[in-house]
Amino acid sequence: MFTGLLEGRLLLLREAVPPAEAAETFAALLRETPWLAVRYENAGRPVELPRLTVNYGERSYDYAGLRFEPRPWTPRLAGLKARAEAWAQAQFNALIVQLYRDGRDGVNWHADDNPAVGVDPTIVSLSFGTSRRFLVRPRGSQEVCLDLELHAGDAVIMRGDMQHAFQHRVPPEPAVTAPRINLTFRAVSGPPSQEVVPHSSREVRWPEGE
Ligand SMILES: O=C(O)CCC(=O)C(=O)O
Repeated sequence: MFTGLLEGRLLLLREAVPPAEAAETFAALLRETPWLAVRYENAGRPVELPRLTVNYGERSYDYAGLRFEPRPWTPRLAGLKARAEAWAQAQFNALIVQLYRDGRDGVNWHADDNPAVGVDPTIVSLSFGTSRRFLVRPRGSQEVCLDLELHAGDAVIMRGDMQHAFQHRVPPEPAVTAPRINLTFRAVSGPPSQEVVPHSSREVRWPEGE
């Protein structure tokens, strides 16, 4: 049963993927995913995203002007997409898989408001691996209004005007030493963003040397 939060803009389903399957999925995704370390320049300074990331599906979700060629669905990811579509009663054509290698990795305050996902996008986020915090604040405010601990197998659905009214973040947690994988399913329909930031991203193995 989904719990509705933020007046129904965010739905939380604990253990949407049951624990044994969530552990197996995490191990398989760690092994199978061709991780990308994303590097670009911002105001002349080199930046590397504090997480590894890969796009799958028919379309890629371009953020911050970074454009990627999506990889085709794997059977495992297509299976998870079908479940995400059933939970959200929506169709998805784009997936970003992100690896937070440890508590130094995270994602800063942002909203998924790229016009290519439409006005009130429905987004399904699935977590595997170690638990991490997921914070939400109203747009224009510094006050956190929701502080969730997301565990392996948990699903979050964001919908309605969530991306206009709120921002979200996965903060660094220096005490966390274990990895987490997050999947976000989106429906991308608009033309690709015109703003294109060149990047010099490279495929990496993680853990290094394995
Ligand atoms: O890792 C998460 O739980 C959130 C990911 C996220 O914010 C995003 O993909 O936009």
